[in-house]
Amino acid sequence: VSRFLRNTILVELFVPILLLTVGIYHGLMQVIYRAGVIHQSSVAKLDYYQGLTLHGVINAVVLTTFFAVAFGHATIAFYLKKEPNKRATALSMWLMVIGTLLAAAAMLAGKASVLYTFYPPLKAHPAFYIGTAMLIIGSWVAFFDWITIYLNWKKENRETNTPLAVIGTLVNFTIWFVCTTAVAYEVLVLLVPWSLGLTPTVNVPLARTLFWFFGHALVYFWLLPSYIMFYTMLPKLAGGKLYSATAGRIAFFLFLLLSIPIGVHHQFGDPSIGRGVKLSQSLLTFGVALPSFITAFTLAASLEYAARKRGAKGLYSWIWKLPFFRKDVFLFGYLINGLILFIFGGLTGLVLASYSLNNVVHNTAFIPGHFHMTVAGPVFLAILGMSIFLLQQLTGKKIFLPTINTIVPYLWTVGVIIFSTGLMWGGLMGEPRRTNLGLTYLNPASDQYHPYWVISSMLGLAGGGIMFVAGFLYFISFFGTLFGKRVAEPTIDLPVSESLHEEKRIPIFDTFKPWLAIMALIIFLSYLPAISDALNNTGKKAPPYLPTDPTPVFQKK
Ligand code: HAS
Ligand code: HEM
Repeated sequence: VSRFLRNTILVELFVPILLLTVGIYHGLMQVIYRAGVIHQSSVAKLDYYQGLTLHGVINAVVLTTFFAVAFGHATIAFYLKKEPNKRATALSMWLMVIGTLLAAAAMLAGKASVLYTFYPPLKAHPAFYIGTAMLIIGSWVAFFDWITIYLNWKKENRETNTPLAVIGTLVNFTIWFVCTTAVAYEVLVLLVPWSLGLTPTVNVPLARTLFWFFGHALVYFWLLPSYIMFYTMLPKLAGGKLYSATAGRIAFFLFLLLSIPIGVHHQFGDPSIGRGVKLSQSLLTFGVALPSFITAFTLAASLEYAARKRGAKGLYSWIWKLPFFRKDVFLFGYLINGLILFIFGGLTGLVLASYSLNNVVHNTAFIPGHFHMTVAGPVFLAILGMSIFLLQQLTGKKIFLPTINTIVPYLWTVGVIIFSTGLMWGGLMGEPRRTNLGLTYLNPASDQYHPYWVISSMLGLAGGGIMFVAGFLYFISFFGTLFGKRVAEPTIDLPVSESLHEEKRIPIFDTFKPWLAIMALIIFLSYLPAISDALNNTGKKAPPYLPTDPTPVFQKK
């Protein structure tokens, strides 16, 4: 690859990982506040909600978007052997970097404590919305360029199966493009004019419905780069082959169909949306688990094949033949730990998808318990592993402290399991999310003190502390590698899993048009009634809250 592309990818890995130090710091602070260790609304002049916004936006929006673009560049260049357009690539990078700086400045100045979901009635400084929009548009620019590269490649290779990693990347960015159009409308038409004071008010249910049109598809935009690594790299790293590449294609196309028309499962408690829409989107949510089940079985079969090739015997004992702690295939450790966490992350997602069970835990700590086993599980670990893997290749440097780098994912996983157990247990007992418990419920001096949540929030603190240590060790290894000495020629050489069975080209799994048409139809049918409900039922005003107190203000009087 060219020096230009190498440097672009390096910037796109470096910027978010540097910011991640702030994101991880605030993770630790949140468990400290929430366990009632401190009874303050702010530390070092950053208050709880400002920190929570920095945490969610940096970890879940900035890091993931930058990584998806950087990894997309690497994948397209490696598999299609074509370089991207220089101008488009540079424009995309600068839009993303400047947009991120704008949004970060607004958050650090305390003018955008609107959480990573940023929908009204919370209001931010326009710089936050404009910065976020620039980040998104920057990622589109890279995608548009890949489409051109792909179409040119396809013209020259009509009968060749498009590589699975390229299918995955294009599916992922198509989902991203479609879902971000809704949030672009929300931001540019509803929020920016309102934040500038040009419009006096805003339709809250509509803004929220548009946000969740984007918001759940967003989680699959986070997930699919990891799935690309699971299918195309993990079997090779384990020493085997991919059990079925066709299964991978089917999974990616199912994500294309089902990632978007399910956003209403975040609004089961929203009185403006009707029951029919909630029921149908709840059923579609069970549907979107299907590609993940396909993935679970395909990967388990691939791993078993790899272990048996290494001479493993026994019904389950083959697992121990996998290369868990081999420093030369450290990426295996990052990926397998992510998968282990995802078993629990996925199952808790299915609990949430049920309209009735969701009522029990909505807005409780159960929700962050669920999503730290998904976005802070397979997604985050794959990002960390692949970032240091690419860093090493693109700079030609040796991994700094390789043993530490190998144990980081294990330590992180132990931390997440303890942390999420604490949060979900607390959630089942009603412990709220997005609440600084240290000020009220876990403050013995407050009349709202609630002793039931002491042990669960302490578990959250213990697990969160371990996650923090793992994150810290990763930073040492990452920045140590970056500033180390060059020992080899820079390159991009991704591990490639062969398919176990000879796979013929099946045209329907190597084309986008019919899938895009079905996607449009399902989205239209499921979102037309949702948007119409949001437009017609704007509902009553929500009760006012103070950020320091979880009880509505009028109940206090
Ligand atoms: Fe979720 C809320 C339902 C997946 C992230 N989710 C959230 C939020 C986030 C999030 C961030 O229906 C909170 C948003 C907020 O701030 O309010 N989620 C689901 C369902 C799935 C799901 C059904 N979520 C994800 C993924 C995420 C993510 C992926 C991030 C990347 N989620 C919900 C619902 C809510 C929700 C409700 C709203 C809750 C509320 O009330 O507010 C499914 O896609 C999950 C399917 C996954 C599986 C697991 C397959 C297992 C695999 C591992 C196999 C392991 C192997 C290893 C092979 C069925 C693939 C073997 C090991 C050896 C050693 C051999
Ligand atoms: C929220 C802790 C890492 C994504 C939270 C909350 C806690 C927490 C306690 C809930 C706060 C509340 O609801 O009041 C931690 C710790 C981490 C960590 C201790 C590691 C040291 C991560 C990572 C990601 C992530 C790596 C994503 C890649 C999120 C998101 C939220 C969140 C999206 C929701 C923010 C919101 O409600 O607006 N985190 N976290 N976290 N975390 Fe983490």
